[in-house]
Amino acid sequence: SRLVLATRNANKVVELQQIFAAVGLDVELVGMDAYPDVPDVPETGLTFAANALLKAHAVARATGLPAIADDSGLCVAALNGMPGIFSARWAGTHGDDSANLRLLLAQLSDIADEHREAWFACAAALALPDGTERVVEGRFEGTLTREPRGTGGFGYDPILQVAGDTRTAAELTAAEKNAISHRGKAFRALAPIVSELIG
Ligand code: ITT
Repeated sequence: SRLVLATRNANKVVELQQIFAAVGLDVELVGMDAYPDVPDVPETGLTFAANALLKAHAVARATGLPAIADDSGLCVAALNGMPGIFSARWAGTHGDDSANLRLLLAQLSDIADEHREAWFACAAALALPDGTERVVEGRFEGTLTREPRGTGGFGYDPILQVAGDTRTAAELTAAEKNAISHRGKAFRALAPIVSELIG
């Protein structure tokens, strides 16, 4: 059966295809390119889960197909969990990853090494055209570096040093990142729910 990936972030599309392929989920994933007329839904929710559900419901309603959505971001302990749901637009322009990362590092310049804990969070939502919904979450923990390192991944990956590792998330292979990432955990938890509800 068909499942629409309700995201316009190409980096997420690649990771989600890899994550679902690795668990052998037997669905045909359709990207938003197939639905150019579906408008972006304003992300007005106050939590990752609320925003993931908003995106999944909007696309399920507009396409008449089951849809899955990801809402994710970087939460910094010293900033009480910010940028959080504002991660994609932290420096003002939605999706300007390098500006977002640079601003965040500048804001944290006075934070000592032992207080640089942070984690990525991901809410993975499934919505059916009849309004049925499910949402699960995953986290990926580490500490923030002072300079970006690595060329893999996307977004804030070059500044999150993985807990228990010397590498940043951008220095992992794609398979290594997916095995421990917030997105990997959330969508592996969602996979059996997808199988059960849309088989
Ligand atoms: P859609 O809403 O269309 O899915 P988006 O890019 O707007 O795409 P979000 O609102 O969920 O998605 O914002 C996610 C931001 O959080 C993204 O721009 C990155 O800066 C950051 N982020 C999420 N997952 C990440 C990851 O695995 N590695 C690094 N940064 C990540």
